[in-house]
Amino acid sequence: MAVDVEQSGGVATVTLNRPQALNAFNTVQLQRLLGTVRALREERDVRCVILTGAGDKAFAAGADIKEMAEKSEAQALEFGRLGHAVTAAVEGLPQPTIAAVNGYAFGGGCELALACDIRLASDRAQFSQPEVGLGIPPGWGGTQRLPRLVGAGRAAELIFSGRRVAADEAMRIGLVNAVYPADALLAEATAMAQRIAANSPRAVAAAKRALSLAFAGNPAAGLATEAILFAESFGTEDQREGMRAFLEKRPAAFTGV
Ligand code: DAK
Repeated sequence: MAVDVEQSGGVATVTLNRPQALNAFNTVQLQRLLGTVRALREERDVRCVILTGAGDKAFAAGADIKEMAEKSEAQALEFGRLGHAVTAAVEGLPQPTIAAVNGYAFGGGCELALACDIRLASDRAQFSQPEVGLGIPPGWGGTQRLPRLVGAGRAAELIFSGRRVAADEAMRIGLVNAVYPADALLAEATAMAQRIAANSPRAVAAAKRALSLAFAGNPAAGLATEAILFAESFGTEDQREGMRAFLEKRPAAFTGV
């Protein structure tokens, strides 16, 4: 049971590696993922993060039902907090995040993908919030993040029914950005991550911060923050480099300073 990290060319690929349980999250796995994500936050060389699942069947089949089955309310609260800490850490990373959904993304697995900035799916991917069939509501952010992507009515239908959404429907309803053949998914995700990594990390992080306010319920505050972040970027070397490179007709070499 592990969370593996590979780093290359400004891109970190985090692999949930517990394929014998379809990468389901038990407490140990969640703690490892939390530690990994918090460490990546401090890595200046990492400019984009990909999350994916080991094996060819699952991104993550959700929380570990075997571990959860006998939990008390107090233990469930603890477990729920840990899951929330993970999704909050992923969402709060300054680096953009791409979920490369290579199979089942069920329950907490779907919610982890929802906490990423971008979702790419293999043509074998399936999404579901099946919790109500287990006697629990979604608990790691699905009720808040799914409606933002697919709209309130669709989210309600998916959460109340627990039905599975295949990759082509996920694409149609805005749950994923693109669908690729299974054997091309990681290469496509890496190519997208490398394109992102070639841009100014300061500017990308500022854009991510401003984007995070788009659904905070206060458009005026979001626009005011965007204006401040825009102005602040003119105090960075990345802004000088990006604009000079354009004028000198050469590729920019960003340092994140
Ligand atoms: N937990 C534990 N083990 C799992 C698992 C899971 N979620 N999903 C699969 N496995 C295990 C299976 O038990 C099996 O193990 P063995 O029997 O071989 O030991 C192995 O993975 C392979 O699974 P299957 O044999 O079932 O494989 P199939 O291809 O036939 O079916 C499947 C794949 C994904 C359709 C099926 O495994 C399935 O339906 N799995 C359960 C999916 C699910 O219901 N996920 C949602 C879990 S609930 C909270 C906040 C959030 C949450 C909880 C609390 N709080 C605020 C307190 C989150 C909840 C969830 O995510």
